[in-house]
Amino acid sequence: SVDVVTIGESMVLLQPMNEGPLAYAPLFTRSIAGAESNVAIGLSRLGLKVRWISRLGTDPFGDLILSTLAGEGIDVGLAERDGAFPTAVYFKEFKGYGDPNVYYYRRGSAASKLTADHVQAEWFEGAGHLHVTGITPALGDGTADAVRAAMKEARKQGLTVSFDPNLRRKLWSEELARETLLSLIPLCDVFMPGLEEAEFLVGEMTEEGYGAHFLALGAKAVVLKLGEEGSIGFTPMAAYRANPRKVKHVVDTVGAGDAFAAGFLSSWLTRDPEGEDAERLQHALNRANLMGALATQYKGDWEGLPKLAEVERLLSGGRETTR
Ligand code: KDG
Repeated sequence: SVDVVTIGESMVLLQPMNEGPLAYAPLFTRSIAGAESNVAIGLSRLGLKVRWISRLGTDPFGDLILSTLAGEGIDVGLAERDGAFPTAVYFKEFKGYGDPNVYYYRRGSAASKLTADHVQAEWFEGAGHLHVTGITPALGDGTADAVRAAMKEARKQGLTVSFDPNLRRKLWSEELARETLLSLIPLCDVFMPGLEEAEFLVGEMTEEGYGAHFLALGAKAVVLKLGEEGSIGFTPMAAYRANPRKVKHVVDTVGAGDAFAAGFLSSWLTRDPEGEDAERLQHALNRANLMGALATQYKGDWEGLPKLAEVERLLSGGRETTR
C-alpha cells in the first residue's frame, strides 16, 4: 500500500558553486528538484510510503531523476518515459541576499505534455492521499486538465487530496494562474497557500478571513504559511497558530514550502483523524515549521531534510550524540 501519491515535474538542477551573477558562474553542482518530488523525499524520510508520477525524456537526465528518487525509497515504477521530448533542467542563481533567482529550461519537456488522457486509475490504487501543486497546471496546454482529472479520480477512489498553489509567475500569466488555481481549490481537502499567494488569489484579507474564505470554497483544512512568522491552520472546528522555528542563517529558501508540506502531511495523515482538530493542527504545524526552517539551512531543495528520529529529537528538545 501507498500512503501518498504525488504528481509533478522533476528537473535536473544545476547550482553555481559560488554566489554571483549566473552569467559568470564557472562551476556547478548537479542535483535534481521539483516541488512534488521534494515533498515525496520529505515524506519518505519521515517514514511514509510514497509514489511519484511524472513524465521524463528517455535521456540520461531522466535516468538520473529516477535513480535519485528510487534511492530515496520512492516508488517511481509508474513514471512514464517519452522519447519525443526532453527531461527539463533549471538553474539557481545565488545573489548573496534574498531568495535565489531561478531560470527554467522546461518549455516543451516531457512532463509539460501531460494530459488528462494520461491519468490512470492505477496511479491511485491502494493509496490514501494525493498531493498536487499549482506548478503542474502551468506547464503545458493539457496539464491543468490533467491535474483536475487526477484530483477527481483520486477522490473517486476515496483518497484525500492536498493542494499547494505554488505560484510560479515565470510560468504563466497572472490572470490564467488566478483562474486556474482558484478552480482547483474545491477539489482538495487540505489547501496550503503562502500569505502572498492567498492575497494573489482573493485579495487582501485578515489571516482568519483567508481561512474562512478557503474553507467556504470546499477545503476541509487550510494551512497558511507565514514564512518567518510561522504558520496558522484552520478547520471548521478550530484554528491554531504555530510559532516559527528560528534559524541562525538562511542559505537557500527554495524548497522550504515543500519541506513544510511534507512535515504537515506526515503528521496530518498518520495521526488519529478522530482527534481534536486544534491538537492535530498543533502537532502538524509545529512539525511543518521545523521542516521548513531546516530546509533553508542547506543549498539544494531537499538534501538537508531530516529523518523522523531527528525531527522528533528536535521537537522534544532532546540531545544529539555527535561523537
Ligand atoms: O518548490 C521548489 C521548486 O520551486 C523547485 O524545486 C523547482 O519545481 C520547481 C519549480 O517549478 O519551481
